[in-house]
Amino acid sequence: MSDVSAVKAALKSQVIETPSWGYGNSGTRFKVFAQAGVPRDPYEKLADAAQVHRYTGVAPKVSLHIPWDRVEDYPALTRHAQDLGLRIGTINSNVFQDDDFKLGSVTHPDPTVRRKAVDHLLECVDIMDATGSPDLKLWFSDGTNYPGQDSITGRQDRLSEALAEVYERLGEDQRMLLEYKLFEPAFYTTDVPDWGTSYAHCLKLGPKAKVVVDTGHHAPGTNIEFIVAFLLREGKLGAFDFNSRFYADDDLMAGAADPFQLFRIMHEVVAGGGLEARTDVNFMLDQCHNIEAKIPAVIRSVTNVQEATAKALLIDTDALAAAQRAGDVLAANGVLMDAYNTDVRPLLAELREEIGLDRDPFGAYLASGNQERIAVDRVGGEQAGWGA
Ligand code: PSV
Ligand code: MN
Ligand code: MN
Repeated sequence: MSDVSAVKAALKSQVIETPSWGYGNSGTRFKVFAQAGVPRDPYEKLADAAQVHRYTGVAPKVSLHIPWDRVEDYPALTRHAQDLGLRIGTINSNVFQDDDFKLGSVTHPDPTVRRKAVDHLLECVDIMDATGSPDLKLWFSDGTNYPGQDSITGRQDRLSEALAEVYERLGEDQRMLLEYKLFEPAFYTTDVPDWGTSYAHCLKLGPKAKVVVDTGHHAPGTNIEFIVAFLLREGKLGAFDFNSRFYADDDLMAGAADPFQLFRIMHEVVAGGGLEARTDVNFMLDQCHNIEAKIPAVIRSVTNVQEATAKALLIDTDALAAAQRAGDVLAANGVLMDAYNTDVRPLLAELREEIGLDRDPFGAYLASGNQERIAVDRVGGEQAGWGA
Protein backbone atom coordinates (compact mmCIF):
# COMPACT_ATOMS: atom_id res chain seq x y z
CA MET A 1 0.00 0.00 0.00
CA SER A 2 1.50 3.33 -0.84
CA ASP A 3 -1.52 5.63 -1.21
CA VAL A 4 -0.97 8.01 1.72
CA SER A 5 -4.64 8.52 2.53
CA ALA A 6 -5.18 4.75 2.71
CA VAL A 7 -2.11 4.44 4.94
CA LYS A 8 -3.48 7.15 7.22
CA ALA A 9 -6.93 5.55 7.33
CA ALA A 10 -5.41 2.22 8.35
CA LEU A 11 -3.33 3.91 11.05
CA LYS A 12 -6.33 5.80 12.41
CA SER A 13 -8.31 2.60 12.79
CA GLN A 14 -5.57 0.62 14.52
CA VAL A 15 -6.27 0.13 18.24
CA ILE A 16 -3.44 -0.53 20.69
CA GLU A 17 -4.50 -1.95 24.04
CA THR A 18 -2.45 -0.95 27.06
CA PRO A 19 -1.90 -3.10 30.18
CA SER A 20 -3.15 -1.94 33.58
CA TRP A 21 -0.01 -3.40 35.15
CA GLY A 22 2.21 -1.18 33.02
CA TYR A 23 1.08 1.79 35.13
CA GLY A 24 1.93 0.29 38.53
CA ASN A 25 5.21 -0.12 40.33
CA SER A 26 7.22 -3.04 39.05
CA GLY A 27 10.68 -4.47 39.00
CA THR A 28 12.57 -7.69 38.89
CA ARG A 29 12.88 -10.38 41.52
CA PHE A 30 15.80 -8.33 42.82
CA LYS A 31 14.04 -5.04 43.45
CA VAL A 32 10.83 -3.17 42.83
CA PHE A 33 11.48 0.55 42.43
CA ALA A 34 8.67 2.70 43.74
CA GLN A 35 7.78 5.78 41.70
CA ALA A 36 5.91 8.86 42.78
CA GLY A 37 2.34 9.18 41.60
CA VAL A 38 1.65 5.60 40.56
CA PRO A 39 -1.99 4.46 40.72
CA ARG A 40 -3.39 3.23 44.01
CA ASP A 41 -6.19 1.16 42.52
CA PRO A 42 -7.60 -0.03 39.18
CA TYR A 43 -9.58 3.20 38.86
CA GLU A 44 -6.39 5.23 38.85
CA LYS A 45 -4.73 2.80 36.45
CA LEU A 46 -7.57 3.55 34.04
CA ALA A 47 -7.02 7.27 34.58
CA ASP A 48 -3.40 6.80 33.50
CA ALA A 49 -4.44 4.75 30.48
CA ALA A 50 -6.78 7.60 29.58
CA GLN A 51 -3.77 9.93 29.49
CA VAL A 52 -2.09 7.65 26.97
CA HIS A 53 -5.23 7.60 24.84
CA ARG A 54 -5.69 11.33 25.15
CA TYR A 55 -2.29 12.04 23.58
CA THR A 56 -2.04 9.15 21.09
CA GLY A 57 -5.69 8.77 20.06
CA VAL A 58 -5.26 5.04 19.39
CA ALA A 59 -5.24 3.46 22.85
CA PRO A 60 -8.88 3.29 24.05
CA LYS A 61 -8.67 -0.29 25.37
CA VAL A 62 -7.14 -1.43 28.64
CA SER A 63 -6.22 -4.97 29.67
CA LEU A 64 -7.06 -5.99 33.22
CA HIS A 65 -5.21 -8.67 35.20
CA ILE A 66 -7.17 -10.61 37.81
CA PRO A 67 -6.64 -10.59 40.79
CA TRP A 68 -4.33 -7.56 40.44
CA ASP A 69 -7.33 -5.53 39.28
CA ARG A 70 -10.02 -7.21 41.32
CA VAL A 71 -12.77 -4.79 42.40
CA GLU A 72 -16.12 -5.12 44.15
CA ASP A 73 -18.14 -3.64 41.35
CA TYR A 74 -17.09 -4.40 37.76
CA PRO A 75 -20.00 -2.55 36.14
CA ALA A 76 -18.86 0.57 38.09
CA LEU A 77 -15.28 0.09 36.86
CA THR A 78 -16.60 -0.31 33.33
CA ARG A 79 -18.62 2.91 33.63
CA HIS A 80 -15.52 4.66 34.97
CA ALA A 81 -13.62 3.48 31.89
CA GLN A 82 -16.39 4.74 29.62
CA ASP A 83 -16.42 8.13 31.35
CA LEU A 84 -12.72 8.37 30.57
CA GLY A 85 -13.31 7.50 26.92
CA LEU A 86 -11.97 3.98 27.38
CA ARG A 87 -13.25 0.41 27.30
CA ILE A 88 -12.10 -2.67 29.15
CA GLY A 89 -10.21 -4.99 26.84
CA THR A 90 -8.75 -8.37 27.59
CA ILE A 91 -9.18 -10.07 30.93
CA ASN A 92 -5.86 -11.66 31.85
CA SER A 93 -6.13 -14.62 34.18
CA ASN A 94 -3.57 -15.31 36.86
CA VAL A 95 -2.96 -18.84 38.07
CA PHE A 96 0.69 -18.30 38.81
CA GLN A 97 0.90 -16.46 42.12
CA ASP A 98 -0.61 -18.81 44.63
CA ASP A 99 1.22 -21.34 46.82
CA ASP A 100 -1.19 -24.03 45.65
CA PHE A 101 0.15 -23.64 42.12
CA LYS A 102 3.72 -24.63 42.97
CA LEU A 103 3.47 -27.78 40.85
CA GLY A 104 1.17 -26.27 38.28
CA SER A 105 -2.35 -24.93 37.96
CA VAL A 106 -4.56 -26.57 35.31
CA THR A 107 -1.95 -29.31 34.84
CA HIS A 108 -1.31 -29.90 38.54
CA PRO A 109 -1.28 -33.59 39.51
CA ASP A 110 -3.89 -32.94 42.26
CA PRO A 111 -7.46 -32.55 40.95
CA THR A 112 -8.44 -30.19 43.79
CA VAL A 113 -5.76 -27.72 42.70
CA ARG A 114 -6.84 -28.08 39.08
CA ARG A 115 -10.40 -27.31 40.18
CA LYS A 116 -9.23 -24.15 41.93
CA ALA A 117 -7.38 -23.04 38.80
CA VAL A 118 -10.29 -23.70 36.46
CA ASP A 119 -12.65 -21.92 38.85
CA HIS A 120 -10.44 -18.85 38.60
CA LEU A 121 -10.60 -18.98 34.81
CA LEU A 122 -14.39 -19.30 34.97
CA GLU A 123 -14.50 -16.33 37.34
CA CYS A 124 -12.58 -14.37 34.70
CA VAL A 125 -15.33 -15.16 32.17
CA ASP A 126 -17.89 -13.86 34.69
CA ILE A 127 -15.85 -10.66 34.85
CA MET A 128 -15.85 -10.48 31.05
CA ASP A 129 -19.65 -10.68 31.15
CA ALA A 130 -19.71 -7.74 33.57
CA THR A 131 -17.17 -5.57 31.73
CA GLY A 132 -18.06 -6.46 28.15
CA SER A 133 -14.53 -7.70 27.55
CA PRO A 134 -14.21 -9.72 24.39
CA ASP A 135 -11.16 -11.80 25.27
CA LEU A 136 -9.90 -14.07 28.01
CA LYS A 137 -6.13 -14.40 27.99
CA LEU A 138 -4.58 -17.53 29.37
CA TRP A 139 -0.97 -17.84 30.28
CA PHE A 140 0.14 -20.81 32.33
CA SER A 141 3.37 -20.93 34.25
CA ASP A 142 2.81 -24.70 34.43
CA GLY A 143 5.66 -27.05 33.79
CA THR A 144 8.32 -29.08 35.54
CA ASN A 145 11.82 -28.40 36.76
CA TYR A 146 13.24 -31.91 36.70
CA PRO A 147 13.16 -34.89 34.36
CA GLY A 148 10.76 -37.45 35.78
CA GLN A 149 8.93 -34.89 37.94
CA ASP A 150 5.63 -35.51 36.14
CA SER A 151 4.25 -37.04 32.98
CA ILE A 152 4.49 -34.70 30.01
CA THR A 153 1.59 -36.46 28.31
CA GLY A 154 -0.52 -36.55 31.46
CA ARG A 155 -0.08 -32.81 31.85
CA GLN A 156 -1.21 -32.25 28.25
CA ASP A 157 -4.33 -34.32 28.96
CA ARG A 158 -5.13 -32.20 32.03
CA LEU A 159 -4.50 -28.99 30.12
CA SER A 160 -6.80 -30.11 27.36
CA GLU A 161 -9.57 -30.99 29.80
CA ALA A 162 -9.33 -27.63 31.60
CA LEU A 163 -9.30 -25.63 28.38
CA ALA A 164 -12.35 -27.50 27.12
CA GLU A 165 -14.31 -26.67 30.26
CA VAL A 166 -13.50 -22.97 30.02
CA TYR A 167 -14.15 -22.91 26.27
CA GLU A 168 -17.64 -24.29 26.89
CA ARG A 169 -18.36 -21.42 29.27
CA LEU A 170 -17.52 -18.70 26.69
CA GLY A 171 -20.37 -16.58 25.35
CA GLU A 172 -21.17 -16.15 21.67
CA ASP A 173 -18.85 -13.17 21.19
CA GLN A 174 -16.14 -14.12 23.65
CA ARG A 175 -12.78 -15.58 22.71
CA MET A 176 -10.06 -17.48 24.49
CA LEU A 177 -6.48 -16.45 23.76
CA LEU A 178 -3.81 -19.00 24.64
CA GLU A 179 -0.37 -17.58 25.20
CA TYR A 180 2.85 -19.58 25.06
CA LYS A 181 6.26 -19.00 26.56
CA LEU A 182 9.45 -20.94 26.03
CA PHE A 183 10.39 -21.29 29.69
CA GLU A 184 10.21 -19.59 33.08
CA PRO A 185 9.25 -20.16 35.79
CA ALA A 186 9.44 -23.84 34.83
CA PHE A 187 12.88 -24.73 33.52
CA TYR A 188 12.76 -28.33 32.30
CA THR A 189 9.39 -28.61 30.56
CA THR A 190 6.75 -25.96 30.06
CA ASP A 191 3.24 -27.14 29.27
CA VAL A 192 2.56 -24.46 26.64
CA PRO A 193 6.08 -23.63 25.48
CA ASP A 194 5.53 -22.66 21.86
CA TRP A 195 3.05 -21.56 19.20
CA GLY A 196 2.67 -25.12 17.92
CA THR A 197 1.37 -26.38 21.26
CA SER A 198 -0.96 -23.42 21.61
CA TYR A 199 -2.14 -23.80 18.01
CA ALA A 200 -2.86 -27.52 18.41
CA HIS A 201 -4.97 -26.91 21.52
CA CYS A 202 -6.80 -23.98 19.91
CA LEU A 203 -7.51 -26.00 16.78
CA LYS A 204 -9.07 -28.76 18.82
CA LEU A 205 -11.11 -26.32 20.91
CA GLY A 206 -12.74 -24.48 18.02
CA PRO A 207 -13.05 -21.08 16.34
CA LYS A 208 -13.24 -19.03 19.55
CA ALA A 209 -9.76 -20.18 20.63
CA LYS A 210 -6.77 -18.33 19.21
CA VAL A 211 -3.06 -17.98 19.82
CA VAL A 212 -1.38 -14.99 21.51
CA VAL A 213 2.10 -14.11 20.33
CA ASP A 214 4.05 -12.40 23.11
CA THR A 215 7.09 -11.08 21.30
CA GLY A 216 9.30 -11.68 24.35
CA HIS A 217 8.52 -15.37 24.67
CA HIS A 218 10.81 -17.01 22.12
CA ALA A 219 14.29 -18.44 21.95
CA PRO A 220 16.90 -16.02 20.62
CA GLY A 221 16.92 -16.01 16.84
CA THR A 222 13.36 -17.29 16.46
CA ASN A 223 11.72 -15.91 13.33
CA ILE A 224 8.60 -14.43 14.94
CA GLU A 225 7.31 -13.01 11.67
CA PHE A 226 7.08 -16.52 10.25
CA ILE A 227 4.91 -17.57 13.18
CA VAL A 228 2.73 -14.50 12.67
CA ALA A 229 2.32 -15.17 8.94
CA PHE A 230 1.50 -18.82 9.54
CA LEU A 231 -1.07 -18.17 12.26
CA LEU A 232 -2.76 -15.39 10.31
CA ARG A 233 -3.06 -17.62 7.27
CA GLU A 234 -4.72 -20.27 9.43
CA GLY A 235 -7.07 -17.75 11.03
CA LYS A 236 -5.57 -18.50 14.43
CA LEU A 237 -3.71 -15.33 15.35
CA GLY A 238 -5.76 -13.82 18.18
CA ALA A 239 -3.51 -11.16 19.62
CA PHE A 240 -0.08 -9.79 20.31
CA ASP A 241 1.54 -9.07 23.61
CA PHE A 242 4.10 -6.55 22.38
CA ASN A 243 7.29 -5.86 24.28
CA SER A 244 11.03 -5.93 23.65
CA ARG A 245 13.57 -8.46 24.73
CA PHE A 246 17.31 -8.41 24.79
CA TYR A 247 17.77 -11.68 26.66
CA ALA A 248 14.57 -13.37 27.86
CA ASP A 249 11.15 -12.17 29.01
CA ASP A 250 12.46 -8.64 29.56
CA ASP A 251 9.10 -6.86 29.10
CA LEU A 252 10.79 -3.68 27.89
CA MET A 253 9.13 -1.10 25.66
CA ALA A 254 7.88 -2.48 22.32
CA GLY A 255 10.17 -1.52 19.49
CA ALA A 256 13.01 -0.51 21.79
CA ALA A 257 15.36 -3.45 21.40
CA ASP A 258 14.69 -4.29 17.78
CA PRO A 259 12.48 -1.90 15.81
CA PHE A 260 13.39 -3.75 12.62
CA GLN A 261 11.90 -6.96 13.99
CA LEU A 262 8.72 -5.09 14.90
CA PHE A 263 8.59 -3.76 11.33
CA ARG A 264 9.04 -7.27 9.91
CA ILE A 265 6.23 -8.52 12.14
CA MET A 266 3.95 -5.67 11.09
CA HIS A 267 4.76 -6.35 7.45
CA GLU A 268 3.38 -9.88 7.87
CA VAL A 269 0.40 -8.51 9.77
CA VAL A 270 -0.42 -6.08 6.98
CA ALA A 271 0.21 -8.66 4.25
CA GLY A 272 -2.02 -11.21 5.98
CA GLY A 273 -4.93 -8.79 6.54
CA GLY A 274 -4.20 -8.51 10.26
CA LEU A 275 -5.17 -4.83 10.36
CA GLU A 276 -8.59 -5.59 8.92
CA ALA A 277 -11.57 -5.98 11.23
CA ARG A 278 -12.41 -9.41 9.79
CA THR A 279 -9.22 -10.99 11.20
CA ASP A 280 -9.85 -9.54 14.67
CA VAL A 281 -6.22 -9.37 15.77
CA ASN A 282 -5.81 -7.53 19.07
CA PHE A 283 -2.67 -5.42 19.49
CA MET A 284 -1.78 -5.38 23.17
CA LEU A 285 1.24 -4.23 25.06
CA ASP A 286 2.52 -6.50 27.83
CA GLN A 287 5.20 -4.45 29.51
CA CYS A 288 6.41 -3.16 32.83
CA HIS A 289 8.32 0.04 33.28
CA ASN A 290 10.73 -0.59 36.09
CA ILE A 291 13.16 2.30 35.86
CA GLU A 292 11.45 4.74 33.51
CA ALA A 293 8.38 6.93 34.02
CA LYS A 294 5.36 4.84 33.19
CA ILE A 295 2.84 6.94 31.29
CA PRO A 296 5.47 8.42 28.93
CA ALA A 297 6.93 4.93 28.43
CA VAL A 298 3.53 3.59 27.40
CA ILE A 299 3.10 6.56 25.06
CA ARG A 300 6.46 5.81 23.48
CA SER A 301 5.56 2.12 23.13
CA VAL A 302 2.32 3.00 21.39
CA THR A 303 4.07 5.35 18.98
CA ASN A 304 6.78 2.73 18.35
CA VAL A 305 4.07 0.26 17.30
CA GLN A 306 2.46 2.95 15.15
CA GLU A 307 5.77 3.77 13.47
CA ALA A 308 6.42 0.11 12.64
CA THR A 309 2.87 -0.19 11.33
CA ALA A 310 3.21 2.95 9.21
CA LYS A 311 6.43 1.68 7.66
CA ALA A 312 4.83 -1.68 6.91
CA LEU A 313 1.88 0.08 5.29
CA LEU A 314 4.24 2.14 3.13
CA ILE A 315 5.74 -0.92 1.47
CA ASP A 316 5.23 -0.70 -2.27
CA THR A 317 3.39 -4.00 -2.60
CA ASP A 318 3.19 -3.89 -6.40
CA ALA A 319 6.93 -3.42 -6.70
CA LEU A 320 7.48 -6.11 -4.10
CA ALA A 321 5.25 -8.61 -5.88
CA ALA A 322 6.90 -7.85 -9.22
CA ALA A 323 10.38 -8.35 -7.76
CA GLN A 324 9.29 -11.57 -6.07
CA ARG A 325 7.76 -12.90 -9.31
CA ALA A 326 10.92 -12.04 -11.20
CA GLY A 327 13.04 -13.75 -8.57
CA ASP A 328 14.90 -10.48 -8.09
CA VAL A 329 16.08 -11.01 -4.54
CA LEU A 330 17.89 -7.71 -4.15
CA ALA A 331 15.06 -5.64 -5.60
CA ALA A 332 12.53 -7.34 -3.31
CA ASN A 333 14.69 -6.79 -0.27
CA GLY A 334 15.28 -3.20 -1.42
CA VAL A 335 11.53 -2.50 -1.50
CA LEU A 336 11.23 -3.59 2.12
CA MET A 337 14.27 -1.62 3.22
CA ASP A 338 13.04 1.53 1.47
CA ALA A 339 9.89 1.40 3.55
CA TYR A 340 11.77 0.60 6.75
CA ASN A 341 14.19 3.47 6.21
CA THR A 342 11.42 6.01 5.66
CA ASP A 343 11.03 8.53 8.44
CA VAL A 344 7.31 8.16 9.20
CA ARG A 345 7.27 10.61 12.09
CA PRO A 346 6.09 13.55 9.93
CA LEU A 347 3.27 11.40 8.53
CA LEU A 348 2.16 10.40 12.01
CA ALA A 349 2.39 14.00 13.21
CA GLU A 350 0.19 15.11 10.33
CA LEU A 351 -2.29 12.34 11.06
CA ARG A 352 -2.54 13.38 14.71
CA GLU A 353 -3.13 16.96 13.71
CA GLU A 354 -5.96 15.79 11.45
CA ILE A 355 -7.74 14.24 14.42
CA GLY A 356 -7.17 17.21 16.69
CA LEU A 357 -4.19 15.91 18.65
CA ASP A 358 -0.80 17.39 19.33
CA ARG A 359 1.78 16.38 16.71
CA ASP A 360 4.07 15.12 19.47
CA PRO A 361 2.20 13.00 22.06
CA PHE A 362 5.27 12.39 24.19
CA GLY A 363 6.22 16.07 24.45
CA ALA A 364 2.60 17.17 24.89
CA TYR A 365 2.13 14.78 27.79
CA LEU A 366 5.32 15.94 29.50
CA ALA A 367 4.24 19.55 29.08
CA SER A 368 0.75 18.86 30.43
CA GLY A 369 1.85 18.83 34.07
CA ASN A 370 -0.03 15.57 34.72
CA GLN A 371 3.09 13.77 35.93
CA GLU A 372 3.73 16.42 38.58
CA ARG A 373 0.06 16.50 39.55
CA ILE A 374 -0.25 12.76 40.19
CA ALA A 375 3.00 12.78 42.15
CA VAL A 376 1.39 15.20 44.61
CA ASP A 377 -2.14 13.78 44.54
CA ARG A 378 -1.36 10.11 44.93
CA VAL A 379 0.51 8.79 47.88
CA GLY A 380 1.23 5.08 48.38
CA GLY A 381 0.86 3.72 44.83
CA GLU A 382 0.25 0.06 44.04
CA GLN A 383 2.72 -2.54 42.96
CA ALA A 384 1.92 -3.85 39.49
CA GLY A 385 1.95 -7.45 40.61
CA TRP A 386 5.30 -8.47 39.18
CA GLY A 387 8.26 -8.61 41.49
CA ALA A 388 5.89 -8.87 44.44
C1 PSV B 1 3.94 -14.08 31.25
O1 PSV B 1 5.31 -13.89 31.16
C2 PSV B 1 3.16 -12.92 30.66
O2 PSV B 1 3.70 -12.57 29.40
C3 PSV B 1 1.68 -13.20 30.59
O3 PSV B 1 1.07 -12.51 29.54
C4 PSV B 1 1.23 -12.65 31.90
O4 PSV B 1 -0.15 -12.51 32.03
C5 PSV B 1 1.98 -11.34 31.83
O5 PSV B 1 3.29 -11.77 31.45
C6 PSV B 1 1.97 -10.46 32.98
O6 PSV B 1 2.86 -9.40 32.75
MN1 MN C 1 2.44 -11.81 27.85
MN1 MN D 1 5.87 -12.46 29.52
